[in-house]
Amino acid sequence: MEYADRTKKMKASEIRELLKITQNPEIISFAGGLPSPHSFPVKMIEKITDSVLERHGAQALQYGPTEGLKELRELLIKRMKKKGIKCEMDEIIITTGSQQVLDLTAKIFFNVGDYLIVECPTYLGALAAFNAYQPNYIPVSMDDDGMKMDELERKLEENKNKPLDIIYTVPTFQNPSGVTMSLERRKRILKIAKKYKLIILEDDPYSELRYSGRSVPPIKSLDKDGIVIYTGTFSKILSPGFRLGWLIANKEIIKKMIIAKQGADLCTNTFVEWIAEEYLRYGLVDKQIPKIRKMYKKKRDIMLKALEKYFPKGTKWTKPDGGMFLWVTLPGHLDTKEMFQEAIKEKVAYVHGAAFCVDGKGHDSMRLNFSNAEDNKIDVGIKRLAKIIKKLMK
Ligand code: PMP
Ligand code: G9A
Repeated sequence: MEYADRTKKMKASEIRELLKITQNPEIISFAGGLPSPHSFPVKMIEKITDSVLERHGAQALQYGPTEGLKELRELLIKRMKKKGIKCEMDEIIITTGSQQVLDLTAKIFFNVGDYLIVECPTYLGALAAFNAYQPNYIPVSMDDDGMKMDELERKLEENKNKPLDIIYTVPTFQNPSGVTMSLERRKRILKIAKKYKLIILEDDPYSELRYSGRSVPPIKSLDKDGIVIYTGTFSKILSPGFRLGWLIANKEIIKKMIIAKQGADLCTNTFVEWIAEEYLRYGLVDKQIPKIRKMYKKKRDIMLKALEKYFPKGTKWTKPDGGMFLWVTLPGHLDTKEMFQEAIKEKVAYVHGAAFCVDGKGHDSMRLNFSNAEDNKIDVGIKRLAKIIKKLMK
């Protein structure tokens, strides 16, 4: 038996593996990027489910179109318009989470050995989706304003004869860093992409979760040339268990995506599409999101305060205006992967930074999730982490 070359290159997601360790209730986990269980509107979903079965009966249990339910797409078009993104019915499809968009994009664009631009650090799940198509990564580093545009341009110039189609970015409250790309850089990335004839893949699961600062428009809303593929998700504003997201792109790309999706899963889960339709149609989403924001703002603030209180001099961290993560950097001689065993002994978990970096960096960093742990555990967890760091710094 011989596995395919692409299978040999696949490796288990460190986060998915970590989720098993962190199931232990004694461990305070800042590792997985999980929403708080209290953010799910369980009662509301119970009512909507009854109503969906009453209103749509067997249709809700039937296969649906690959593009997704027309009614849900219409409501999403209206919602996206409020964010400045204009699209027609043949420019939007419903997907099995935004994770599927990452996979489908790679499927339709990457030949083996193609190059793509990723932020450094970047979303681990995107690397898992892309890896199956055996691309080469060109990492571009970030600062407090997101991906560095001078570096992007320099690297594109250096690699201009290579097969390269895609720039992948999570511009708002990035996973893993929590950083948001500035408006100026959003404009600039569009100019650069246009100049080098590239597609921007804008992955936007977190922009609804803003707790401070002023909102920044999605890159897609500034795109006059149809060169941005945009993906959003219900995972952080309703339920990740639903596996429901959406994709907006120009008509040509959408046609190819539909064909690729047909081969992947025929259609998205029709039943949950109808549930999401009702969640949007009756404005329930706008009742729920403020509750989630309030919950996570509190958690973010508790974590930032605890970091300030316990973490030693020489450590630093990002101060995100939204989302679910922040990024801690320790003095360079410390290795967060090595430190992890120590952390588990102290019953606290995080994801080590190198897991998110394709350029061999990040060994001195870690991602902390603040949305999942209970409020009263966050301070204790950060105190435990600080103790380990102080010990290792000595
Ligand atoms: N992109 C990013 C940046 C994410 O953080 C996640 C989820 N953690 C996803 C995509 C996948 O989300 P979904 O549940 O919509 O597939
Ligand atoms: O893999 C998951 O369960 C989603 C979480 C993603 C992350 O931790 O970045």
